[in-house]
Amino acid sequence: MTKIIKTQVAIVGAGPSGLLLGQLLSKAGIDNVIIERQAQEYVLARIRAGVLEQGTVDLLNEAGVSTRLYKEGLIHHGFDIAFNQIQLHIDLEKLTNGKHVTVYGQTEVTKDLTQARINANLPIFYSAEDVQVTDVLSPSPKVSFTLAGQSYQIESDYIAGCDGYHGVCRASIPRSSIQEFERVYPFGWLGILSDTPPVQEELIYGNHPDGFYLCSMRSHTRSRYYLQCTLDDDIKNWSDERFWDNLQSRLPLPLANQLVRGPSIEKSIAPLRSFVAEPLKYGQLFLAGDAGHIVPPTGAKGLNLAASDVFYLSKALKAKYLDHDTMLIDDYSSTALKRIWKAERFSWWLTNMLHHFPEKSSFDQRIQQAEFDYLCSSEQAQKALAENYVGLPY
Ligand code: RFL
Ligand code: PHB
Repeated sequence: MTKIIKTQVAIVGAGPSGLLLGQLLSKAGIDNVIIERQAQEYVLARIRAGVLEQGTVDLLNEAGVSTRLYKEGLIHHGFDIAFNQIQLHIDLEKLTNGKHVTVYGQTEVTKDLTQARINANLPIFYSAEDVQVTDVLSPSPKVSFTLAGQSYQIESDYIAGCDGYHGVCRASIPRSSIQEFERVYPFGWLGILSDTPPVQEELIYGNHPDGFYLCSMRSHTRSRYYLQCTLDDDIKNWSDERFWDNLQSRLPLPLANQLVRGPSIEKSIAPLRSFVAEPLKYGQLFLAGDAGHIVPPTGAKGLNLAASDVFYLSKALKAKYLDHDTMLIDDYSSTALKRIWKAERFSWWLTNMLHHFPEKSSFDQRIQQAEFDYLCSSEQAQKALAENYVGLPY
């Protein structure tokens, strides 16, 4: 016998978008159920983004999950861009009239949101198998799944597709009703996490003839480093020693000498992609976060865009349930897409400036160098970079 559960909003996916949406809706008294394909331990162990815009921090605060974030998050007032031996400091504070970003891992954001949901005893189904989304053009769309041999059907008013790039929600929209825009880059990022002090206090994004690198962190004692790698590369090819040797050889000299090596505690390869689906609403189904768009991680925008989608979607659902006003629901897709495309542009631009493109000509390399030289010489150009990096307004 299928168990039927009724709710107002069924949320597919317990990543940051699904959990944050659930938390904000519950705070407003809107009933919701989360369905997640993976086990809880798996979701909580994923290592991903690390830089939060102020808008994301404010939203997490509104959701009531900011205690640890305020205590442990590192405020960063700037970062560096390095081209070979030249290091340009981007003073975010000065260039944006006092704005900054917060370094706090997505893993911690997910932990805080999950804990809040469990503490409030709100429904969340982990390890759901064969998740399917149906009847989205009817007033009562459904999410069905099986769990430990039991079949379930969630009957709702709306479904929020927060199930990431490989999820089931976007895939359930007929091809004729959705348009997809995509750019795949001819490289990936190899990332490692290590319990070693970061090479410097602020992040460094670097362009080197051997490829891009990024020096980031999770705390004063935990570093996160990335190297550009080929798409067909395998982490088995990358011993810790090979990783450290490569990173050291790409860093500007004074920093290379300061690099502290140590055993990796996580190592993974991620492909780089730009992707947008339009529209982000089909009948009673909404797409939010990676389910609707992907950016290459160069601009640190993936998680922050997921948060801004959730901002627009939670406002729209609150207006519908609390004020009986559906205008924001009708406008969700176009409102969210405006900000998404600007973040797509920024992430694409920074990716182009900082990576080694194997197929590009010597002309393209000179243009890349000119882009960096222009940035070094123009405060206006630095302002545009800083404005985008701290996050465009909602
Ligand atoms: P998520 O985090 O992918 O969460 C989606 C959740 O949905 C579940 N799911 C399903 N649940 C039920 N039924 C199904 N059929 C389902 N299919 C999938 C998944 O198990 C998962 O729990 O999407 P969300 O919430 O929109 O959050 C977006 C962010 O995670 C993402 O934008 C960023 O992490 C992107 N990203 C990075 N962004 C940065 O800004 N900096 C980074 O360093 C960075 N590194 C990364 C990343 C994304 C990666 N991916 C997607 C593989 C590194 C990786 C490896
Ligand atoms: C990270 O710390 O994982 C990180 C930071 C900045 C980025 C991407 C990833 O642009």
